[in-house]
Formats: sequence, C-alpha cells, structure tokens
Amino acid sequence: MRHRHRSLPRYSAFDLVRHGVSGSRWPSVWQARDLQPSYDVVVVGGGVHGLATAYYLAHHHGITNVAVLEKSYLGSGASGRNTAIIRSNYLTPEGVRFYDRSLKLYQALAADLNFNVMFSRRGHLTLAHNDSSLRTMRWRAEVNKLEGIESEVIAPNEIKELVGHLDTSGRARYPILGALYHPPGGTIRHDAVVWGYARAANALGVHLHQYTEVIGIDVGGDRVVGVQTNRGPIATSVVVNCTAGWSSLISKMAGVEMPIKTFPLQAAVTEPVRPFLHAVVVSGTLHVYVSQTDRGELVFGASVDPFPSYSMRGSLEFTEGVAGHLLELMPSLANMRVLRQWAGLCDVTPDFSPIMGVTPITGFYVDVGWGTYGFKAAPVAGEAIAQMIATKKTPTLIASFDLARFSEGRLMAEKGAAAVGH
Ligand code: PYC
Repeated sequence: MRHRHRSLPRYSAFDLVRHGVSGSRWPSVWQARDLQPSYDVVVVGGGVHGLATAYYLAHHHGITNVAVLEKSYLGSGASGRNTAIIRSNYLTPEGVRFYDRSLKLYQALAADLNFNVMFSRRGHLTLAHNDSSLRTMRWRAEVNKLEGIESEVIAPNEIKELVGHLDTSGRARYPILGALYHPPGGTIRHDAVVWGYARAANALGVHLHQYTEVIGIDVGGDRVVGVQTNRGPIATSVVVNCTAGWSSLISKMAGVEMPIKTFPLQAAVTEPVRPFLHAVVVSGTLHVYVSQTDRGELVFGASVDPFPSYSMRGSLEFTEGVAGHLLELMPSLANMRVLRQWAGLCDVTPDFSPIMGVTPITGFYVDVGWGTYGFKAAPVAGEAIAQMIATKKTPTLIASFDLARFSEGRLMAEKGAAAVGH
C-alpha cells in the first residue's frame, strides 16, 4: 500500500523573502509529540537509518504507529558527521547489488520526499599506487560490470583529464598507476537527507522523540515486549536497533551479543574556494578521501583512529597526517586553510559488512555494524528492514548480511572496497 504525504508544507519564493526580511519563525519541519504507552514498532536511533526505516514502514506498508527514539537531536550521530559520499562500486556481488539499490533510491529521493537533498552525481575515483591495489581495482571493476554497474579502471592520463590538480607524474612519492572510475558515485547533503526523511515520516504520522534515551529493553521468554526510556516505559512487540556507536550496547540490553568494535572516524573541512574538484577522490594507500562541497569547501578524511574509543574529538595529529597525504596527491592545495574538524563513531564488524535482520530474540531486529559506509546505505537498509517487519520475511537483498553468518562461517569480505575506513 502506498500513502501520499498528508500535510507537507510547500513554500514559494515569496515565503522565502518574507521570512528573511521579517525574521519570523519558520514552521517546524516535524512536531514534538507526547510519548505514547505503546507503539507497534519502536525504532532506536534518530539518524538516517532509523528515520528511513520509519518512513518506509509508513509510506510503503501503512504501518504508522511507529516511534523513533533519539537520545540527542535527530541526525546528531554518524548521520551528521559523515562525508556524504555515495557509491556502489563494492567488491562482493551482494554488496554491489545492495548499494546500487541505495544509489537509485538516493537519485529519486528529492522527488520522493519533495525536499531538496542536493544529490550530486560527480564521479568517484579510487586511486591505485601499487600493483596489488591495481589488481583489486580490476577485480572490483569486473564484479561491478557483471552487476551492471558503471566502473572501469582508467590510466593516469585519463585521471588527469578528470582531476587536473592531481599529480599524475611519475615523480610523485606515491605515483598514481591507475584508478577505479565509477561515474555514478557522488555526494548528497547528509543533513538534508535526515530532515527530508524526518519531515516525510512525521507527515505520515510517525512520532519522532528527540532527547529520549533507551535505558533498557524488556524481553519476555524469547520475545521483545517493551522498551524502557528516560521518559518512561513503552510496550511494543517490535524494536529495531538502528544506532551507530552504541549498537552493541543497545543489542546487549536485549541480551544479543554483537561482533562489533567501535572506532572514531575523523574528518575536516577547509575554507571555501572556487569549484575545481569535480569528482570524489579516494586513495586507500595514502588513507585519504576528498571532495568539494557545493559551497566550495574541501571535505576530507582518513581511516578510522587506530584504537577503539567513544571519543568524538578531533586531533591535531590527524589533521597533520591527512593534510600531508592530501598534499602528496594535490601539491597545489598547500596554502588552503583548514576551518574545522570533527569525529563520528564507526561500528566495525570482522568482515567489514553490516549486520541486518533478525536476532535470536523475536521482534528484535538490527540494522547495525556500518563501519564507514552507513550513510550511503540508509535508503536501501530502511526500505529492506521496513519490508522485513511488514512481511515477516527477510528480503533477498539483505539475506547475506544476517547475524548468523558469524557463527556459521559465511563472512561477506568487503574490506577491499571499504574505502579507507580500516
Ligand atoms: O566508504 O566511500 C566510503 C567512505 C568515504 C568516507 C568514509 N567512507
């Protein structure tokens, strides 16, 4: 069943001028509601995965008695801290199919949500500086092509045509031997995605509860029966863990152990300059990725911090290291100034693939373990988990990402395509 958005406001250019000049408050994009004593579904985590799950439950399946619980403000975790890169050039066929569906949902998201999410297809380059990464790029290109995904290995002169500032000469300390070029990759504005899903879910009747922390999960026998929060208890038979950073903690509340370690991932942004970088550039060997925002800033990041931690503070060590690597690639950026840096939390699994689906506790579902690639998967994960709850069947697209694979030895080795998040 498909539902139309009930009451999404529309604004004209006149409204924009009126609010700008008068300083009057814009109407809220979603409403604060009273916490109900029971819900059909409780989603833990008000990031892009939780909001997408709630939206698709309501929009695709007509399940609207849904609460999203967020211990801080919506999008305050990994959803507001990532570098907004989207791509589907993974290594395993299952990964490629899954992320391709996400990319397609992202392409149509502005129209679906009637909200400008600033989708920007700009091409994605993963550079190879040695023979073994070139081999992995070729492997990925072949798997991608078999799955119908645009991906090919290109030579230094073709890379130079796409990104003139890259040092593709043989004189570089880490010469660029080639790159995996993935034209559909790009960026999408991460906070706009959060707000778009929140607004649409709210309009369909979903309750969004900010500053509502889950402090316990009630299990009777082997089923979920409720959730304890800092604002009181909720009775429910379905709980979905859509958290990042605290996913193992929330699962443990239901008695479910997760094979997850949590690491900070830092990123930084420079002052804005004229647009010159039209592709997303990644170097796994140098542990750096960079793209230019619509405002002209360079957003760049590296691999996760070397030790598990819950710290979300940036460090000078990180900025110095990653800026040095960026200059190895593009020496002409030497005079750009870094404006700010931040960190988010990444839940890393042993095989660098996420964990989605059922658990030994009936009614307790997980959508966790997203490492450094969670943002790009939010639409497809939300769509699949919503379908799973509505139909009580695991969609084929996510069947291989189940929790049981770790005890049954069916790992989904994605390390070779997990960007530089390792
Ligand atoms: O997987 O594309 C990626 C990515 C970029 C930044 C962090 N992860």
